[in-house]
Amino acid sequence: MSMRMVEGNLDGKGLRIALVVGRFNDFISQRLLEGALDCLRRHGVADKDMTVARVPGAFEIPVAARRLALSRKFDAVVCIGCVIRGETSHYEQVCAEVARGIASVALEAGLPVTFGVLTTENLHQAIERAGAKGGNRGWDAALASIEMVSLFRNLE
Ligand code: INI
Repeated sequence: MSMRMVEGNLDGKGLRIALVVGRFNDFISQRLLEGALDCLRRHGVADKDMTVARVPGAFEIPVAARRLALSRKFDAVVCIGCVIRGETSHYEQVCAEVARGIASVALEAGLPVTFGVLTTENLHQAIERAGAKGGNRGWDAALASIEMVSLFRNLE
């Protein structure tokens, strides 16, 4: 007997996606958002099916993601933000809370809630991962959300 292999595709047609974006370090998070939107569009998600919620900073992302995820109006939530060590003394706490918070929202809602939050040592690293030679983490998080929605559907 052959095994059953289940995976998601990258077809975003008809998907309803919410994005939560931290305004802090907007210079970077705006680039991450643009990457995420470009990815969604290129994979067939319609603009009318995208909702962008802006929050003050990364710390506020989980609670906004939770509301969106539990509303059941969306198939996935993409979280976007940027935390830079050089600019904060509470870097460790903000990073730990945002990662823990986003993971816990995903588990509670049983919905793909993906992590497009940069946590970097300095601005240079952030720029690299927001559309320069390190790619764009916003794009990656958007693509992961499409794949996960499709995986869940294929598992049903
Ligand atoms: N928020 C960020 O998104 N990135 C940061 O680098 C950051 N720093 O440096 O402090 C940051 N702080 C704000 C925080 O997320 C909350 O918005 C704020 O503490 C109000 O709750």
